[in-house]
Amino acid sequence: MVYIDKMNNKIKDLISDIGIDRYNHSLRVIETAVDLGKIYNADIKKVKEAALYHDCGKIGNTDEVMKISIEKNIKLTEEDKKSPEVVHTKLGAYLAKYKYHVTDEDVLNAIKYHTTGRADMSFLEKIIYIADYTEPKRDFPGVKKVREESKKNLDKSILTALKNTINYLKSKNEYIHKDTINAYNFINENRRSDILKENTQKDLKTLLEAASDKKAYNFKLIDISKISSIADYFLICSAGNTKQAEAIADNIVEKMSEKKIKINHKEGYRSGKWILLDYNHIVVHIFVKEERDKYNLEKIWLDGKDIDVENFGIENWS
Ligand code: DGI
Ligand code: FE
Ligand code: FE
Repeated sequence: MVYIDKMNNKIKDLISDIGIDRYNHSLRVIETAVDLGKIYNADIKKVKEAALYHDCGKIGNTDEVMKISIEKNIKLTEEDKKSPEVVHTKLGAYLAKYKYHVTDEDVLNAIKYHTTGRADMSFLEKIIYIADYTEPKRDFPGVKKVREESKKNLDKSILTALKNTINYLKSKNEYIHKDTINAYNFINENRRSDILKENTQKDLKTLLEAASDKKAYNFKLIDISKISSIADYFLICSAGNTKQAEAIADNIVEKMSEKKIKINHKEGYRSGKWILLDYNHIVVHIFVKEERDKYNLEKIWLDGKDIDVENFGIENWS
């Protein structure tokens, strides 16, 4: 019972600090954050704690928050001083620690960065950021899209939310906190490389299917991205004879160009017994069998990572 009393006192303190409306907002953030936490397998106890206290620093209006923060000697950066709306996050992290006895650093950081985000946010920070942005009573422009995205791709939803916030702040001629900019740049950069990776996987599938359709066999797919700057992948395959090698090459070029992917260059060696198709990120080698044995190209790339083409739904026979 002592525990419940203590808990009630903390809740009473929180309500008297932030008011019943903001407390109810925090409950909705808990609800949203827990839903997301379940989707992405987060630590639900931490999620609840961070969501409950995320706005505990919002005691009064921005001037009051600023005044109390200065009184409590909370370190405010020049950036914070130029973005008074953000200061409740710093006061919040302080009160969470010293008044509500939150000890977990990750929870304290989720509170501290819930408004701006920052570069390289932790998983918990991301969940609290997006739950605060999308709780059911939020109805600003664009929130629906972010809400839907958040259930499928957390980073993508944060990027959209950050974009919206930056545009909103610009339209009001407000200062954009460096943490907001850093959060945006960091996630944007990561997303860009994720998209490139996804596209490469799609291209590999197109190539493999086109080759397989024309009876290419004995595929060897090697990820060389870590060991060479020539390309990300080498795809080697065999053909029955030169005519077949040519048919495989033609079909690859055709299917790739249907997907609007242009070839960088094509070369034929040893009167068509070895055809090379260079797509920059992927280089394809089509060999007539004897030629493949002779050059044994795969040996050169031994330290690359072998990828099973069956992952792409291709049956590989040798
Ligand atoms: O505390 P909440 O109302 O639940 O929401 P919040 O913590 O996300 O705060 C939103 C406010 O913070 C809103 O008025 C926009 C403002 N804000 C968000 N990012 C920045 C910012 N203000 C400035 N000046 N700079 C920012 O980067
Ligand atoms: Fe807030
Ligand atoms: Fe909030």
